[in-house]
Amino acid sequence: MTIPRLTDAHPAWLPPEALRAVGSRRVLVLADESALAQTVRAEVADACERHGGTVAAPGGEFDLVLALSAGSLPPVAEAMKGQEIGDEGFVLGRRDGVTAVLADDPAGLLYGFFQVVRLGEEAFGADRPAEAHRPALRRRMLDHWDNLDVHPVMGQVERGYSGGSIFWRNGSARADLTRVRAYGRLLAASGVNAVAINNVNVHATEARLLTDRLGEVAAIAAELRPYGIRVHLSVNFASPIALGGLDSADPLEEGVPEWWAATTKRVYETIPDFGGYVVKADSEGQPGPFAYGRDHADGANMLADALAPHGGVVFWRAFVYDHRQDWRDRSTDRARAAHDHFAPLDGRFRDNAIVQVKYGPMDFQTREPVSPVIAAMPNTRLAVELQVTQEYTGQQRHVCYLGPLWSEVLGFRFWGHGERTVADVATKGGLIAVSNVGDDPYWTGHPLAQANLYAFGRLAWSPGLDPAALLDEWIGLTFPGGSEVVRETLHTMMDGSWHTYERYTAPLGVGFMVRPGHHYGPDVDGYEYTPWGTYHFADRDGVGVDRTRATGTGYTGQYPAPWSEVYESLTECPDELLLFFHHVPYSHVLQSGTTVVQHIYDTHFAGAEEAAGIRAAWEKVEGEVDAALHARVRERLDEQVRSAREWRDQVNTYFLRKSGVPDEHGRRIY
Ligand code: GCV
Repeated sequence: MTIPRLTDAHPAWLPPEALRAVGSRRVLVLADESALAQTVRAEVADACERHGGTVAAPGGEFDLVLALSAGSLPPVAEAMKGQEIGDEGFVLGRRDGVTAVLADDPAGLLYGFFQVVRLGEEAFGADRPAEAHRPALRRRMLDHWDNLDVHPVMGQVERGYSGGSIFWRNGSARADLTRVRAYGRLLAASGVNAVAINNVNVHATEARLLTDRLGEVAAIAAELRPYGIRVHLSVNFASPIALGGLDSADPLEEGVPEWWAATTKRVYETIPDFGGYVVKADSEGQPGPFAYGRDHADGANMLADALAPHGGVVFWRAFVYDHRQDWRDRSTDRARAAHDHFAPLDGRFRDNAIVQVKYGPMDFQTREPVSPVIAAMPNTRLAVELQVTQEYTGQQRHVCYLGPLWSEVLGFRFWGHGERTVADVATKGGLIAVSNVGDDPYWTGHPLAQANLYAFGRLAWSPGLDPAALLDEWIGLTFPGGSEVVRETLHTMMDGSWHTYERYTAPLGVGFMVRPGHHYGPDVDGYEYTPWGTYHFADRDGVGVDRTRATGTGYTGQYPAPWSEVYESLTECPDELLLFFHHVPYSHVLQSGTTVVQHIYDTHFAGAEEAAGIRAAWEKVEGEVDAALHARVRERLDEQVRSAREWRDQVNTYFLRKSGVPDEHGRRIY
């Protein structure tokens, strides 16, 4: 096992300097010969070689010991025994000048190693009582929407803003997969343990990864395995027809489940630790069980049964809605769709069929209410899906740190105070996110978008972590030795950037207003008369979608109390979601005391100004951070300022023209 050293990519949160504290110590590793333990040994050896430390021999002196609990232990580690550790967990403590990490399994040892890296010198400072760290969620996964081929409009990675795929090139797996190994390392250091390596929209070429092109999947799995990352594959529901030569993919027809069972068996013969499948069915043109009059439990269970003998799982996406709607019809509501389709199926899914639910009912908007499906299926294993790639949040041209958004979602309580959060529900299935990584030298296009990837992994490990603290953690690792100015500037630029982005884009939770197709930049009516179900219904009198039970689509009724009442009520509905739930006159006064139309003007002026402030702040660190990185961020910030102004002017002008209500402050609107 060799540690990947990349010369053509930014080291992200693992620059050599971030390993100085560990690498300058005497480090003892007491572990078995498993692959993950070998990784820990190789990491320690590599860090020591770089920074002058030593790999200690048993019986010798050491400053840090990383040990598996089953073996014979030095006293400092022995004393930490007795704490419950569990899968992938570790105990970390320091006593009498020695730091110790104790784990029950090699994965825990690897995560413990990276915790020591995160702590840096602090890990070798004052004594610290032994503290157990365990992942709150067992499944912490990134979905890649990567294709093998380059699509003429979408590029290679669907909704990817960081260049081509790190896995695939020119229609097949890359010959040199060093970058994939380095990716696995970064992910392990943030807490992620699974990756799906192809797009959920499974096209003809990609479908074959399941069968005759499985060797390419195995090659990628081999690069990720040393860092404890399991590989998953997105599969096409119609594979029995396309790949198996059957004339049906009906889950209840003889021959179809058998085809899946045999195919899956072959997958496991090739990749014994294969994670399982991801399926987008009956959604945006992907085939599914509806074609045969079957439901989604029938479809998911068939795949679950094929995977069960091998310990695999199927992630079955709940993103199912009618994308051929008639905009004239105000009774059909896309927001209702996932709950309408899936809630009645609660209790029917196999134990290894995980229903994967987008955090909101629409589609990764800057602001949405939490999906009611998350509360509606207590007898199903649910995974919650986030989007790290910034499809609707600035496409990695805008700084938009999403930690605070995800933290709000994960901490949301459906059933009032003291009860279960979204994160608690997700413990059964997992936390999933669409990756923002590509073959760009900075991994994520916008260098500062790396923080989103990092924060996702950390929140998946521990959803209660403070996103502002995670931001500082990322800054500390990525810019080691950065001055106070660097740290403060980055923090100030990024911490509130989600709210800034929200201020200059679609107002009050109404969503979309983006350019159709590529989804970048403003186009207020871009989706207003399309079949996609993404409307704001602005007219001369008002704006917003009536989703109430009293007079609207009844969507509020999909929530349990108290939210069904809170969202139904015009006075109690939180301002930031008002237009998601209600159609109101422009003169409607928000809880904040401002009218809706004045709020639109105020936030758009403020948001664009804040974007300019973020741009100006970056000048303060010129000369203090790497010049090429500085230039890349500057170029993106220029675009953000331009785009924010465009958003401001288009949205304000649109609403001034529709409503005829002037801005109270007489600012320029066109
Ligand atoms: C992969 C949105 C995106 C699509 C994406 C889809 C999904 O509609 O625009 O590109 O498809 O979500 O999550 O399946």
